[in-house]
Amino acid sequence: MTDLHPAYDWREIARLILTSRLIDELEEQELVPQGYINYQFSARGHELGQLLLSQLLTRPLDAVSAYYRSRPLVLGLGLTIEESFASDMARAGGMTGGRDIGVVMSLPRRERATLLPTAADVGSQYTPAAGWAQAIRYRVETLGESAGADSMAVVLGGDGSVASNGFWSALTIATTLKLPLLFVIEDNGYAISVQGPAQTPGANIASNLAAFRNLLIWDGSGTDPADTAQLVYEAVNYVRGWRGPGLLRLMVPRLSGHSSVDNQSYKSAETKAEEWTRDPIPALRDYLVPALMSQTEWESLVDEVTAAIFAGRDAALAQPIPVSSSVTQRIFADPAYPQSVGGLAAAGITLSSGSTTPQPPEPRRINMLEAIRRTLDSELRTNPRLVIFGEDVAVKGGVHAVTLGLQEQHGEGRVFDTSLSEEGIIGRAVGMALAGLVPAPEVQYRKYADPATEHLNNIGSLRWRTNNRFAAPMVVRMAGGYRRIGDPWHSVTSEATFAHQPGWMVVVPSNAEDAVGLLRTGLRGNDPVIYLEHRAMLDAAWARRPYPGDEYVLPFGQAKLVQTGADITLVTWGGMVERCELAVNELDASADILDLRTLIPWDKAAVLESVRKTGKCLIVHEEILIAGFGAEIAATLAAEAFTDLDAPIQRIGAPSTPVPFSTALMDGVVPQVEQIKQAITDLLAF
Ligand SMILES: Cc1ncc(C[n+]2csc(CCOP(=O)(O)OP(=O)(O)O)c2C)c(N)n1
Repeated sequence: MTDLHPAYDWREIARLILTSRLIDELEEQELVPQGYINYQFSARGHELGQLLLSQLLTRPLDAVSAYYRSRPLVLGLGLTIEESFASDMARAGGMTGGRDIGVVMSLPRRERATLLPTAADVGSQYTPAAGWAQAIRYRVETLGESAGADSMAVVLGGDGSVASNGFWSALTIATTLKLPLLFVIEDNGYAISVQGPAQTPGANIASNLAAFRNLLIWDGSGTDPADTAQLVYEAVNYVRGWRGPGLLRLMVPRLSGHSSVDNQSYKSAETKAEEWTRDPIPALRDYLVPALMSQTEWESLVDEVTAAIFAGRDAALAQPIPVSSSVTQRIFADPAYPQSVGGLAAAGITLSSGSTTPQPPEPRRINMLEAIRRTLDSELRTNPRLVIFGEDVAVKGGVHAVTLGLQEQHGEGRVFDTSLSEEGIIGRAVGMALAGLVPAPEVQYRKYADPATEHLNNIGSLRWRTNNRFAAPMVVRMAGGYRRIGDPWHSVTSEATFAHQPGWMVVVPSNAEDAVGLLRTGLRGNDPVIYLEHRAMLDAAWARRPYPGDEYVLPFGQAKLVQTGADITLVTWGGMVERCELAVNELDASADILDLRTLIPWDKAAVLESVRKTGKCLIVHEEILIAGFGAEIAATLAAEAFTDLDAPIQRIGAPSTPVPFSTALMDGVVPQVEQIKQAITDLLAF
């Protein structure tokens, strides 16, 4: 008789493997054809390794970053049958309340690991897991939370996902920092229809990584109970011991189509028949019968699980359909409904809300660069969970010198350089925020946030798509805009891109005082914030202001009336505020100049009030005019202040042209003071 591996509760594994299998079968064979489920992902064939893994993830800070084929694991972490069906049926009681695909879910800790918010983009699961693993270390080593000492992160992915940027970025992070992160690759040989040799040469990522430093590798069956149990056990124990990251490759069959809309036309009958010979369920039955139970007991277990499946399906079917008016809720934080996981709010930590009144000003005016640095410094002192990282931010102090000296003062754990991967910087920030830290990553230039686009998108939707269970508040600082010289790479602003994505606050300070207040509001807040540092303003004389103090905060959505007048309203922000002021002063015009300071939210009330008074409006921004944020303001004014207008709303912005290198050419792209003066003159004469 076989000796069962002692690390597992095999009876529970038997129950859950049957549960997972029968859910899939009922969905594939009945609920999808009947139209109760519109999009289904089956995990048939993948169940065993996931369930074994789930049983070993019991430590307080354990977390898993998974993907759409991970439902067996989630059942192992505590997902109920009713929740599972309700999620696939997009019912109100599903894990996302109908907001996300049924298997694209998340689960706060239920005695086993936290399931981090899953996303459907293949590869995006990796770097958040690395961030969580780094945060475990931070919580234990820097915050002294010894209870987390043997916690770990696990990330699951398919054989196709090993070709993704996220996989390589996370591998670099985990191996360079020796993080407690286990990569589990469930190799079913297919990425939809594309086979393994197209993803990694020779189709075996484990053997290809054999020479990778600081990575221990296990490779074997994901369907043979004894072998899989031993592989999972060894891999988990190694990583849990904080000796470094590991990679476990499990060979599994994908017994169903990629999803319910895939008919597997690309697989031959022989291939499919071979895959069924590796079905883990008969293998598990043979492993457990008679070692743990008799054949009759196994059959009763099947009956018991079948009854539970039908009951769960009926309970899910009885659940209400979500109410459509609720769909716009939970994009941003609401103090009345804190998230369960992520940021300070979930950890029950409240920082002082600060003061909106600047302290008696110091006589010295500092530039925006120093203002941001002082704010980061004071917040690092106030909030032990704040971490600052990015390329060159540590010893060099950042390519703009904003973080100069901060590592020296606050240590390598809190201010650190990263590997050169913006996907890694922002993806890691997600995991850190979910683990209760406050990440403030720096992206050197706005343009270089491009490789992180996927994560930037997903962070914005994270609270909403997890139905407010999770949130990843952070402040992403990035520099952009023209300076003395420009070019297509370092001078991009492109703020409208962020304004267009749900879930981000977008902050565009024009001067040192506002830079302090807005940054502190972001760092003490509960939402993700894009904080755009304008390159020309970082050291501009015009932007220098006295430091307003270590408690100064500026609420988002409050425009600043830079100058008041009667005849025209100028609406602007960032690097264009100074130019608008110059234009108005050189003309000696009587104008309201409104510096929006934040685009999301933007101070609609202040703009409407001013335009109702002056009857004329000129919007000036540095970004390309077409679909720029000025268009949003103009459309709002046209809709809500039409009868107050004495002239057409005018906008100045860049032509649809990248910023060029030659200063002469650049002057043809970045709005000039003369251009602003001309537009004001024309409007006043209208
Ligand atoms: C970034 C991205 N590109 C493409 C897709 C479409 N897509 C969804 S699943 C998939 C195949 C993934 O295969 P693999 O990682 O091997 O996992 P498996 O589905 O086999 O478990 C593809 C191409 C996606 N979801 N995300």
